Parts: sequence; structure tokens; C-alpha cells
Amino acid sequence: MANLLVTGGAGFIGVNLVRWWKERNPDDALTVLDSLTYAGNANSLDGLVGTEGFEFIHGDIRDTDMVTDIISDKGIDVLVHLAAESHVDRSIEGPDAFIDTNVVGTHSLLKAARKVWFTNDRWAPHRFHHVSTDEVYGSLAMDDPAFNEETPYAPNSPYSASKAGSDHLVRAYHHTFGMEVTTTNCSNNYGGYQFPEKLIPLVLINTLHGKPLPIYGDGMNVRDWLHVSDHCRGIELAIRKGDPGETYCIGGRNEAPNIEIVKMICRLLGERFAADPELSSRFPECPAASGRDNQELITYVKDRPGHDRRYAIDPTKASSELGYEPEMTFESGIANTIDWYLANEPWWKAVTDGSYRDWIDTNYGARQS
Ligand code: NAD
Ligand code: TDX
Repeated sequence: MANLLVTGGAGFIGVNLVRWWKERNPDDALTVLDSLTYAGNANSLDGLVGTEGFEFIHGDIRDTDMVTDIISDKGIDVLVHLAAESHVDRSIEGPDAFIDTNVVGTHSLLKAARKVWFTNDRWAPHRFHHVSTDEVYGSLAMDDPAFNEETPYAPNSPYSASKAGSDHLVRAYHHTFGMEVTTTNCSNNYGGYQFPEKLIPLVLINTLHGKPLPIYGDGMNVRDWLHVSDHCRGIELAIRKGDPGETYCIGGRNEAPNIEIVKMICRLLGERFAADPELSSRFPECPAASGRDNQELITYVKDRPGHDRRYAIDPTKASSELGYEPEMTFESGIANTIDWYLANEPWWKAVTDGSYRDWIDTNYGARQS
């Protein structure tokens, strides 16, 4: 039986991971540590909070003493680190929070974990798993081979630079101190519980409300889309089978230009409206509700500064060493995601209309960044 601490467990991937883990490993104890920034959502943990072997702690990873106490008091032996500032556009608007959380915060966790796990010149059994991104490798030309674990780091945004910094710290704690770490660098995730600032949920929700679908630049930037359930499988495999000190690239084998993704969502939502008349009464502003093409909402806008052209992951090492393979195609993954957003309107409505923030203020006190 393992005793896990999941940082950022109220965010998009964290929530999916704790649900994934609990379903497959019901005897393991899970503690989520999350400071509930704008991106964290305690409602996403409904059904878990209050159950045996699960605890949610509202706190900041930069509070090293508090993290030390949690690891020590709860006998944590596996720390899965997902807490981060994660949105590239926000890192361009205001990089400081990214350095504070992603670099300083990661170091705070490493210090706390080392303090508890390394005593009397010996390491207790442990694993520190760090969740990172393919963005640390920079941008690919269309005919470049995909990123792999040997690709040199070349981060281009304050977000990816801060993630690169955190990756290096994790690596250094292994190399210098002997901490047993693993890191996964993955491509763009999508699926349920994703905050609607990211491309796919933004496009889904804007289409339902008949709002413009902003396409940065020419829409030909390529991402390698990874359904969050496949990412969770990759993380679990890296923790269970990965060698300490190793990194593993986790991808979806699903490269596509943004404009194709957006057009596909428009088409699939159109098909849902044609098949289910109730959707037209729920979302009357959606073009499909009045028989129009959702693509009329596509709006080309000014490009993101420093916008990386292409990301793609070669997951050969994860496949051969961990037995990792993505199970979702983009078609099955996006169908699953559309179903989730249509079935969970109260979740995203609370996030988009601000009522969730009011709930946080009432239940957890002062407003966070
Ligand atoms: P997210 O923004 O949805 O969630 C981040 C979570 O971290 C939130 O719940 C937030 O409240 C919490 N958090 C932020 N600062 C904190 C702090 N100082 N202390 C405690 N908690 C804090 O992010 P996500 O999309 O779920 O990403 C999770 C991890 O995966 C991140 O490390 C991100 O860099 C990485 N990643 C994400 C993607 C993606 O496509 N979403 C792809 C590759 C890697
Ligand atoms: O409104 C938009 N219009 C648009 O064209 C938004 C929000 C995005 N885009 C483009 C920019 C990117 O090329 O779509 C692509 C995807 O954008 P994001 O969803 O913002 O993701 P990205 O910048 O690729 O980064 C994501 O994947 C890697 C996550 O946010 C990171 O946390 C992760 O590390």
C-alpha cells in the first residue's frame, strides 16, 4: 500500500489522476495539496472528499515547513508533483507567478521531501515524480523528428522556462543527493475538468454560446494531443516501473494543426445538435441551434508572442521500457470530452460565471492569484 501526496490535485490533470489512481488502487491513501488558484477547483474532487483514504489540504507548495509536516505526519512515500502555473498566455502577461510556483515551489517540495526521507545518512523508501511538459524542448520545424528524452532543452516562453528550471532542480536532487526521482514530459492534454482558458474547452464552450473562436496567427501551429486518461496511465507506469533519475516522454501520437482541431469540434458539436433537439433549447446561441455552421464563429486574431510552431512527442522509450501506449485516438478522445462538457454544464458554468470564486472565498478565505 502506498501513501501518495499529489500536489495540484484540484487542477485539471491532478483531479483526473487522483480519480484514476483511486479507482485502480483503492487501498492506497491519497492526500491532495492544492492552494486553489484560479485554476484549482475543489468541486472537481466531489465524491472523493470525505471518503476513506482521501484527504484534501488547502495549502501552498512554497510553505516548506507545512509540506515537511505533511510528508512526515502522513508517512508519504510517493510524491506526485503537478502543482504549477500552467497557462502560456498568462506567463507572457505576468511571468513572476510562474517563477514563484514552478521554480521556487518545486524546490520547496524537494527540500521538504529530502528532509523527511533522508535521515541518519539513509534514504527511506520513496519516489518523487515530477510532471512536466514537452514545451521545455522548444519548437519543431514541420519536418523535424519528434522530441524525445535526448532533445536539448530550449524553452521559449516564461512558462516553459520555469518548467525547465523545475526539471533541472529535480534532476539535480537525484544526481547530487540520491533522491529517487522520475519525470514525465508530456504533450498537450485534453479531457474533462480542464479550465476553459485552454484551447479545447475554450472552443467547446464558446461554440455553445455563439462566441468567437479566437485562432492565433494562421492556425497552423501543431500540437500532439494527449487524452488525460492516457497521461494518467503514463504517470502511473513511470512511478511503478520507471528507473530513478530517468525521464519519459508521454505523447498521444495525435499531431494536428489548431485550425483542424477547431473545425473538428465545430463539426462534431453540429452533429450532436442535429441528433439531440434538446441541445438547441439548452444552447440557443450556438449557430447549430438554428441550423447554421458552427465554423462561422472562427475568428483569426493576433498571434501569441513567441508562439511555438510545433510540438510532437516520440514516446518510444516509455513504450519499450514502461509498456506505455496511448489508448485514445483523437476521435475517441474528443467525443469523450464533448460528452463530458455537455454532461457537466454546472461545473464549467460555475467557473466561467465567477460563482465558483465566490464559493472559494466563502469556504477557503482570502482570494488567491
Ligand atoms: P492546472 O493549471 O489546471 O492546475 C494546476 C493546479 O496547481 C491548480 O489546482 C492550482 O490551484 C495548483 N497550484 C498552483 N500553484 C500552487 C501552489 N503554489 N501551491 C499549491 N497548488 C498550486 O494545470 P494542469 O493542466 O492540470 O497541469 C498540471 C501539471 O501538468 C503542471 O505541472 C503542468 O505544467 C503540467 N502539464 C500540463 C499539460 C497540459 O496540457 N495541461 C501538458 C504538459 C504538462
Ligand atoms: O484562444 C486560443 N487560440 C489559439 O489559437 C488559445 C487559448 C490557444 N490557441 C492556440 C495556441 C496553441 O498553439 O492553441 C494551441 C494550444 O494552446 P493552449 O491550450 O494555450 O496550450 P499550449 O500553449 O500549447 O500549452 C499547453 O500544453 C502544454 C498547456 O497549457 C501547458 O500547460 C502544457 O505544458
